[in-house]
Amino acid sequence: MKTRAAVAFEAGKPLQIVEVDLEGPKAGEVLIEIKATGICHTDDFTLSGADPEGLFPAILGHEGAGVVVDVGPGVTSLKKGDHVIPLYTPECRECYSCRSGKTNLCTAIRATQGQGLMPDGTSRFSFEGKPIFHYMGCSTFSNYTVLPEIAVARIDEAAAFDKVCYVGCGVTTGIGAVINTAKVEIGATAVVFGLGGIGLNVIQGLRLAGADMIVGVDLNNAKKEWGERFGMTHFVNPTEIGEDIVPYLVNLTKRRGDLIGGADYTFDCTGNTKVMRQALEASHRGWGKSVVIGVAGAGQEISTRPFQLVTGRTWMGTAFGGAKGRTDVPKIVDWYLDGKIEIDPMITHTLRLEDINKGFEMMHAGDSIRSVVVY
Ligand code: NAD
Ligand code: AHE
Ligand code: ZN
Repeated sequence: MKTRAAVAFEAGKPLQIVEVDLEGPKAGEVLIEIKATGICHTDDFTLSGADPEGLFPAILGHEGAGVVVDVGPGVTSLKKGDHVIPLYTPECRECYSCRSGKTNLCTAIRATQGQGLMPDGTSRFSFEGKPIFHYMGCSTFSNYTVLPEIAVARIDEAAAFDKVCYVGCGVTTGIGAVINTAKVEIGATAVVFGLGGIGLNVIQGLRLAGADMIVGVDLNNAKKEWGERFGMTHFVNPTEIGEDIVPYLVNLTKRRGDLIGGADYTFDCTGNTKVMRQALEASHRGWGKSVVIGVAGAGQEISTRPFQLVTGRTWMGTAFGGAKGRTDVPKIVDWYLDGKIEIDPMITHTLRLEDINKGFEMMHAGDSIRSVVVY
């Protein structure tokens, strides 16, 4: 079939809207009509050329929602008409990693996914007779896409596509980092670095978990109001405090009777390796946990004095908020439908596919939290 898609033909160049060819689903695969897709900072990161796994030409996008329109042979868990969210972290429930129960990082199709291909080693997309790579197994910047059934979560039909597409990455990553990865407890203190589409969801996750003190750190003062909207209790702009950010935060998070200070939990949502170090060092001696969420460019490394870890801080990371997609994504959609979490206010812009490059421009300018493309 033919489908409209925004294609990344080259790194660093705007996406081009063209009609591409799409082969139907093979065994174990489903064809999905994407109704809406968010634009995540990671799409921008890959388009920039900084992703070591970035391949071109590709159809980017990994934060979608839509409807199953066809199923391949052997598909048992999905049927035509199901409302779904594509998963860049599948959940096969059979591989060694899934069976371990210790991780959400299913390994069933990770190798081919990283090569921009379907599990059989081929692409379903082509343009003018030449293959186009899939992206993160999802390619939601295409109106129609094909995914393996293990990488698809079925959701409640009452959920609006142009809102719950955000659960496909940002919402789940932020809230999951708090609940699944850090396992934040009632009364905790926390610092969140970077109040964008991910950081604000970390903040609402912290509110949900019952954290007492939620400090937001951002270079952009416009983010203060945004953070407060979702539960942030204190805002810090590192350029305005007149001292080093780490001692400032350690002091700010000091509880009565504590001689040391430091937050119980810190989160990097910037992708900046210097900020990752600040986040670790602003966590409490003896028990602080610091979670890396941001994705850093090819070749970048993190560093700290080993003594920071010797003295009891834990440096950890999370992909997709530690969420097991087919199990957890439908639950998060239900939380949204039940009013436990908010999504609508964070979707600041809704665009047509033709205007998708404007979404990237607004992200660069810091003018949007989430832009969503509707088909
Ligand atoms: P975003 O652009 O919406 O937000 C980033 C925020 O960080 C902005 O508000 C910016 O002003 C702030 N910032 C930048 N430099 C800073 C600094 N030095 N100190 C403090 N604040 C600073 O991006 P996003 O969509 O929220 O994504 C954030 C990061 O998370 C990206 O690196 C993205 O690739 C990554 N990400 C990771 C996962 C995962 O599974 N681990 C999932 C989604 C996104
Ligand atoms: N391909 C890059 C890393 C990109 C990355 O870290 N991706 C995250 C999701 S970001 C979503 O917005 C992820 O899930 N990683 C786990 C995985 O298996 O890809 C690189 O550095 O090679
Ligand atoms: Zn993402």
